[in-house]
Amino acid sequence: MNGKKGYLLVATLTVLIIFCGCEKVEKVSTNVKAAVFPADKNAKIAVILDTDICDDIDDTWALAMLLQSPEFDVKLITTAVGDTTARTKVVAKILQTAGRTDIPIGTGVAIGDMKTGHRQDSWVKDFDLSKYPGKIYQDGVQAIIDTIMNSTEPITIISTGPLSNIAAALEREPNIAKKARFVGMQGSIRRGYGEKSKPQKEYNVVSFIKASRMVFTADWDMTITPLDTCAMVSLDGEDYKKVLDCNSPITNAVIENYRVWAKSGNINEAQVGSRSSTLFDTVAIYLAMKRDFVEMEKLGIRVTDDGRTVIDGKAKKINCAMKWKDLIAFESFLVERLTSPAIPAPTSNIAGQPAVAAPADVNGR
Ligand SMILES: [Ca+2]
Repeated sequence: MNGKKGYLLVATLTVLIIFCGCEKVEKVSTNVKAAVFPADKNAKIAVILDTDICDDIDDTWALAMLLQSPEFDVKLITTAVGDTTARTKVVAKILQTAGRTDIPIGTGVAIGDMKTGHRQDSWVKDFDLSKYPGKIYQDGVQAIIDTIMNSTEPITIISTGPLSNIAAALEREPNIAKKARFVGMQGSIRRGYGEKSKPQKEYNVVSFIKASRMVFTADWDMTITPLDTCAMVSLDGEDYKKVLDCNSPITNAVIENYRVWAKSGNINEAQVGSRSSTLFDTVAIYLAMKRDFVEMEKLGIRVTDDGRTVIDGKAKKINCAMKWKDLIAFESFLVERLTSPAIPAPTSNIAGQPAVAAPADVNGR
């Protein structure tokens, strides 16, 4: 081979390598994008919400935001941790209040602190779950699996609690990771609770460390709002007043729940008249549809043996909302959503009928 031919060969190979490399990169980025948001901008995002509602009150705000966001097609809501049946009762009453009994509910794994009752009990004391017109799956974990595996479109799991249900679903059917993406309120990477500047053990992760590790290493596209962003969200002043004064069924349900939650936790009820508590979980709902107001970083995140979430270049890369670009705009967006006219159940559904092919119900009623 003479010098010129050698040069030509090297140049051709270089072009080929660059071309193939670009194509590969492009293909990957297209796939990731497609996995994150539907290709059709008008298509709704099919979601499952897994929530530990009735622990902190922010899950109730997050559920209201979910129901008030037209971007979503809510396939299932599952309850996580503790007395999950008691939590299902609150979800059922909220769905009935919102006219959304078309959305099935799944009762998740009863695990962790099994004390009976919770801080929103008095809101449902006269609510008879046996008369609820919608579908309730007793095996919420199987409902998660069936909803994902029977779906023709990718499902987004939004998790606003400890990860016991999601890990149980992954353990029973690992293939859900190929057909779903995960968006959650978990972790603490560079900041902790409140104004503390150092990362802390975050409740949802540290509650069930093995389960958290399973979710953080599963082979799915994963996005989180760690405390770095979600711990900064709350409403007060005019923003809060708009929700307080809206007087719609859903905002009244949120404020009524906030009031009983505050009372049962010995929080000064005057707070309910003037401001919200920290609304961590609303950011997970937001990240399932938009990212405009946050700065995202793709970071390798490892769950340590003692339940911290640390940056580790060798760990699975996760999309992390690390800073606010515009927190005030997010809070306005949240208020706008909560106070918008209610989104009715899809017209093709009769109340109580699931919107899609129902998961096989082994034990449900
Ligand atoms: Ca929560």
